Amino acid sequence: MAITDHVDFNGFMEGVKRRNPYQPEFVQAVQEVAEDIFDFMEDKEEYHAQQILRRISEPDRVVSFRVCWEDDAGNIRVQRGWRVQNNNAIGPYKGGIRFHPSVTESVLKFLAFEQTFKNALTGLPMGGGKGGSNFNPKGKSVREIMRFCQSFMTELYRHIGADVDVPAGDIGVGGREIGFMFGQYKRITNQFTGVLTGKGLEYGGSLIRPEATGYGAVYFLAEMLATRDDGLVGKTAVVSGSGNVATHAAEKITQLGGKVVTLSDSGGFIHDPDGITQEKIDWVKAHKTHRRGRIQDYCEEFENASFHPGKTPWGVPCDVALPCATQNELLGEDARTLVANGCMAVSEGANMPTDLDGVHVFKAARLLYAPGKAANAGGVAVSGLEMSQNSERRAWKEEELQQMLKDIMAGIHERCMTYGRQDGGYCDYVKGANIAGFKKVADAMLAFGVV
Ligand code: NDP
Ligand code: 2IT
Repeated sequence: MAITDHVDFNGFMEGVKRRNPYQPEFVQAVQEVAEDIFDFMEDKEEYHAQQILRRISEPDRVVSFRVCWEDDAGNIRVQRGWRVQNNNAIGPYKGGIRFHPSVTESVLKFLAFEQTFKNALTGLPMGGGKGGSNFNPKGKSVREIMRFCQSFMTELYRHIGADVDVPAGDIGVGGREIGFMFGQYKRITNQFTGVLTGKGLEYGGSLIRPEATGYGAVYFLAEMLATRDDGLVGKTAVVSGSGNVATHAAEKITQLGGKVVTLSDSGGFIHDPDGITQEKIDWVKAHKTHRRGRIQDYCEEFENASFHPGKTPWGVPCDVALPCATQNELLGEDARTLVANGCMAVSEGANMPTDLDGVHVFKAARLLYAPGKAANAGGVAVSGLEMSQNSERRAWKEEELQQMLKDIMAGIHERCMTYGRQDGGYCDYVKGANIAGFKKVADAMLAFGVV
């Protein structure tokens, strides 16, 4: 009998667990996709015969390296760096870089795996990758961050390139860090190419890239609400996180007439029943990004707000929820609370913020639930547009890019509907996103034969 990956779903998952010990995040991400793909593949013998799912869940390459740097006190510090190149069937590897003490190979493998389907969903020619380090930028001086970025790039540069692998930002990596890394890449290679996205506007960056992930997640939410002839006007929104994605999601919700009542960071969440207005969002952006402050300080600035240490905001009653901080920040119990409180839609700005139990709760309750790989794809999509602009050596206007982002999010929504539409008008966006993303990558892999 031929070796196949389709004996059954449980057999497949046992293999994934066996081959990836101590990598729970990666196993979780594969399981969430495989749950839908097994159904889809049932009558598609070629995918089975060619072991496509088995091959997609094995990264093309995992590069792991040492990153040494010197802190301001003259101590030598040693960090671990990685680049996971998951799949380049439909374009160069593409995906962010994360600097956070919780970064492990498992976290980056899950992110690179998710990125593969997300990038396919955008309709742009980008494969999936992710990189990062367990470096903790908190409490570091700008010079320390610069030296770390330079050291990190001194190894990473060999593995990336405008047509090979194009990194960008993620948690702990914003415009400043991209600037330091781009500067070092250019210095080592003597080449000015579009090797990173999220660059400054002066040196090849794209307008609206910083806003794109958060705005895109809200556009996707608006698309979902529109299927029920509804919109954001008058809706109460609970948002987690207070970084790039969370603040821009909050901004767009506010612009579209909704009221955001929470934000959070790793210390806890703030609840502002008066609503987090644009002026307050601007304060949070300056406080968190430029001053590297804590979200709890919000309560000293704005009256009526309360801080809830060590807690996530999912118990605050709301119409819509946007988890925009990190993976597994919304657990099964939180999902049940949201449903019980009458929440009608969840749009994930973060990657895999909901655990598997929570995903099953949202699906069973038939909520409008958009997984990160669909809802937060606006960021990488505008990164793709930055790559195009770099290749053409030109810069598009803001209105053009705003429209392209909206169109891309509408296109992703449509692709999810194609494969996720169920009886009674309900759309299983998780299923739709998984199948649409998988099919594009899988069909390209079939064309290449066994490689
Ligand atoms: P930032 O570094 O700008 O902000 C991260 C936010 O999440 C901060 O508020 C941070 O709090 C909080 N956070 C991070 N880790 C934890 C944790 N372990 N527990 C609790 N809170 C935590 O990152 P981004 O906004 O860029 O990224 C947020 C999410 O969005 C991530 O899942 C990322 O992968 C995803 N994403 C980002 C994209 C982008 O373009 N930037 C694109 C698509 C997805 P604190 O300040 O206390 O650390
Ligand atoms: O998770 C993500 O999609 C990102 N961090 C953005 C990746 C990118 O290449 O812009």
